[in-house]
Amino acid sequence: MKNHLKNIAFLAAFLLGTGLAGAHGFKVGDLEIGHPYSRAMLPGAKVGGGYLKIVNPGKTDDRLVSVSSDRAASVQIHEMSMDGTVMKMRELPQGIPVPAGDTVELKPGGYHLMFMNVSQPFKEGEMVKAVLNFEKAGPVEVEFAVGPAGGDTHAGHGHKEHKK
Ligand SMILES: [Cu+2]
Repeated sequence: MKNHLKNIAFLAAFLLGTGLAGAHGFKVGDLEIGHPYSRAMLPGAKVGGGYLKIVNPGKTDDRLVSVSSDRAASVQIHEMSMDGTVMKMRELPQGIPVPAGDTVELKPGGYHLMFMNVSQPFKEGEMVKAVLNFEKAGPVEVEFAVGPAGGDTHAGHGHKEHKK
């Protein structure tokens, strides 16, 4: 019942074109995808971040294995972490585990998605479509709400290095 209400709320927000005004969410199998968002990119920028929350209330362990989007040549799954005093980022070729009964958050400073080789920089206010592929739950199309450019910790951790 709760999910049903959530879906209706999302649909209403979508129809009103106010996706940015509140939280939006998606569902696939047991998984609930909460509020995918990104940041506006500077003109000429080629790399954008993606953040979202994955809730797995089910009894089966799952895994986010890959992501794709028409807006990017590829979408990589990354993890940022401290190695001593140095902030490091690495690609996770195996994706991100989403254990049963757990919640995984992709956010600045931790797990995140990297939209690589973006041809049209994301603009504040637009919705960027992408497909998340889960090992068990399968694919789900979601939309990333693009917020303002400011305050993105992403800018600080050397994404230029893996620009392709
Ligand atoms: Cu990254």
